Amino acid sequence: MSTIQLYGLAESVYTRIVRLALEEKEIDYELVETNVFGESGVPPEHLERNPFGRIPVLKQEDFLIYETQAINAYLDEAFSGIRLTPADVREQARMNQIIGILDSYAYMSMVWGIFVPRVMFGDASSSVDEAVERASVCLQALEGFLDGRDFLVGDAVTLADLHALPMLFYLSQAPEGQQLLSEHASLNAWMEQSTRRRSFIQTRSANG
Ligand SMILES: N[C@@H](CCC(=O)N[C@@H](CS)C(=O)NCC(=O)O)C(=O)O
Repeated sequence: MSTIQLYGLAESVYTRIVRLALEEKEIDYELVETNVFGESGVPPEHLERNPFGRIPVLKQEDFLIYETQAINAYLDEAFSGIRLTPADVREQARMNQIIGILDSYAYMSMVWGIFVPRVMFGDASSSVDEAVERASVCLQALEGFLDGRDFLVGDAVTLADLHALPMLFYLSQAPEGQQLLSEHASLNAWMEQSTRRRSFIQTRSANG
């Protein structure tokens, strides 16, 4: 049995962010399906793991941790394999800045504001203008950080790329997302090469 359990859902953006790190670092783990979106709400046993009722939560023996950025930082420090944090302190700061932007501004607008109504609910008519405006600011910022390079920070994959990919992938499934991405050439190229990574392919779900 694997020593690591990840409580989450394959379709969940944040679960996938952690799974990408686990796959990149080639860490063995078990995904324990935990549905926090069901009609009966968050399962009580999951509230004991995370009082905020969110997924994912990572468990390694007696060590339990939630909050995706903290989980991935732990995995990167505690396990060998590919380094997902730059050595340079300014690049580390940039990586953390990008993760902050994604958590604070991108997730809600791209996923809940655009992907969920348009793709999950198949609602082609309701207005998503406000979310598009917010998502557009995020894409502009990310495009600036990429600046024509292959990765958001430095010259190798970091936790910033892994944090961005599941959100931007869901965004790209909606027509408005496609349109927005087509206006950002570096991000478009980044998406193309990132979605070809083994870690991305290994973590596919029913939603792509
Ligand atoms: N700040 C949390 C956010 C995690 C999060 O929002 N996860 C979503 C799934 S992608 C969730 O659990 N949503 C349930 C809800 O909103 O009630 C983290 O970084 O892990």
